[in-house]
Amino acid sequence: MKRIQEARLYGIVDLGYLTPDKVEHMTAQLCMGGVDVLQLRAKKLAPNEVERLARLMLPITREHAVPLVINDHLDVAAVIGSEGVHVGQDDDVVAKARAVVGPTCFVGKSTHSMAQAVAAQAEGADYIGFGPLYATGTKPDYVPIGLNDIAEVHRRVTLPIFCIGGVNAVRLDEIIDAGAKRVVVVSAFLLAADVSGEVRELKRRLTATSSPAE
Ligand code: TZP
Ligand code: MG
Repeated sequence: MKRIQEARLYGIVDLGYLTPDKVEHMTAQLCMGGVDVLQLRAKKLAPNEVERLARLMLPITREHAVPLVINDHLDVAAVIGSEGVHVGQDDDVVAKARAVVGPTCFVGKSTHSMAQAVAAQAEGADYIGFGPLYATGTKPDYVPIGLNDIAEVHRRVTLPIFCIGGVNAVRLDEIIDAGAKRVVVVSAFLLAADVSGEVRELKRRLTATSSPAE
C-alpha cells in the first residue's frame, strides 16, 4: 500500500459529479491513471449507501495499492477498514476520529487558512488539505485563498500538504511554482473526456518537479 507521505496526486470520487452506478468505473480509471490516494466524498448520500459504494471501491483501490479515504463517515471507515478518513473544520476533532477508526487508519483534515493548517498539525492530523486555492463549484460556499500562502504553509507545517480547489492542467504550473508539492483534483478529473489520460498527465508533471521531501 502506498503511504500518504509519498503521495503527490490525490483524487476524489465526488458523488456531486457522477451517479452511484459510475463509481466502480471511475475508481478504476483514476487508479489506472495513477492517483496516489483516492477519497470517497458523498455529501448527500445516507451512510449505508456510502458504505455500499466504499465496498465497491475497496477491491479496486487495493489492487492498485491506492489508499482509500472516506470523507465524513467515521463509522463507515471503521467498519470497512479503509486506509484513511477525512474530516472538515466542522466535523469531529482528529482525536475523536482516531478513537473511532483506530490506530492504523490515517486522519486528514481540511484547512482553509494558515492558522487552521498550523492548528491541524497541532491537533495531530496525518495530512491536510489546503484551499480552496481558486473558486470552485465543488465547494461553492468557500472564499478562495489564492496561492500566496502556499510557500509559507510548507515552512510552518511539516505534514503532507495537499493543495486543493480549482486545480487543473492549465493551473498546475503556477500552483507548483507557488510551492505546492501535492494536489487534490476533483472536477478536472471527473469531468475529463479521458479520465486516465488526464490523471497520467498531471502525475507526470507533478513528479517531474522536486521530490515531496524537498
Ligand atoms: N475542499 C476545498 S476545495 C474542494 C474541497 C473538497 C473542492 C475541490 O474540487 P475541484 O473540483 O478540484 O475544485
Ligand atoms: Mg466533513
